[in-house]
Amino acid sequence: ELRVRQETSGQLGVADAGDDLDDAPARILTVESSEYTAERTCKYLREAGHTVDHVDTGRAGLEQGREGGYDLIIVGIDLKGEDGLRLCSQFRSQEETRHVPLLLLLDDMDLPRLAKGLDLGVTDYLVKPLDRGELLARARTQVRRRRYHDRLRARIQKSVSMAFTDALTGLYNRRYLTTHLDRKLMGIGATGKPVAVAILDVDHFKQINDTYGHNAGDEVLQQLATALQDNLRSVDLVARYGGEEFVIVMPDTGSDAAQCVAERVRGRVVENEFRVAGGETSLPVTVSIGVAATTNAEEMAEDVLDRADQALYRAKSEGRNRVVS
Ligand code: GH3
Ligand code: MG
Ligand code: MG
Ligand code: MG
Repeated sequence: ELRVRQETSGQLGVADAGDDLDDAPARILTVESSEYTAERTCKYLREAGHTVDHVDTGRAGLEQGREGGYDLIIVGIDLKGEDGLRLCSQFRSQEETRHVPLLLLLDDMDLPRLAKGLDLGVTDYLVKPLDRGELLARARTQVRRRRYHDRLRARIQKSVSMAFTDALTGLYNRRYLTTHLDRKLMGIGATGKPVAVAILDVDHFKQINDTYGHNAGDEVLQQLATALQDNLRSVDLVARYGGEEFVIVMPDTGSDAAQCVAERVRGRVVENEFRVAGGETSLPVTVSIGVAATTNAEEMAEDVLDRADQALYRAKSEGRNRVVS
């Protein structure tokens, strides 16, 4: 008997972490025109610890729903001549309530209308007379489901964004850059507008590591990332391409304009104060930049990046701290 109990409590233990959060008090909106039903609905839900907002017309319900932040909306099917089903469909097309579970309150078991409601995105229903236990159970199930989906969505979004982010600088990584650039290049076919890229490489970065240490080198990369982001247009994209190499993608930008942007960035890096070791040490950093632009939709990211890389190689061999295109 003890064994069984342990196993049972073990299973509950696994679910507990989520359950605690999922069963936290919910914010619920009720739209119900029968005063008697509304009063009891609110009373039961509030006694269970939930926060309840109540309105008695569809119009007020829609308005209130727009405030957002509801975990559940309960809708009476007949709202003083208004159609509760219509309201449900409006909740579904309104941004703030699109994903909020809808619990439909039916006066009787009207199957055709219930079927229509389910088609419109109603997630569950109750038939009057209202039963306290049933109301609370169905409300709890819907709220749990909603919160579970929210957590899942957040987790998926996080792992997707991590897959495309460089951990040290928070910039986009190389994988994202190539996808983004390929898409921009494909866009040339439709827009005819040029796309430019700049590859930027820190000069003598190995020396910075050797002199100040690897941590200081990391700090320089982080500060450089910030400086780059601060000095570009919002349409430009910056990515960390590799160790101490960064790439800027400039849509709608020809070769001359890209060279100007790169020259400005190079100047900003020279002016920028790079402080390492807790701000104790300020060190000089310069970058070399290779630029390439294209109006050819047939080119792939790899092709344009190759040309920019060749320009970068020349910038290095011509003495560094310069832009070549
Ligand atoms: P050049 O002017 O020719 O570019 O010289 P360089 O020293 O910058 O070039 P090199 O490619 O020889 O050295 C790059 C160095 O960058 C070597 C590597 O240890 C360092 N590095 C790469 N990634 C990181 C990083 O994430 N953090 C730190 N601190 N150093 C890195
Ligand atoms: Mg390099
Ligand atoms: Mg190098
Ligand atoms: Mg370098």
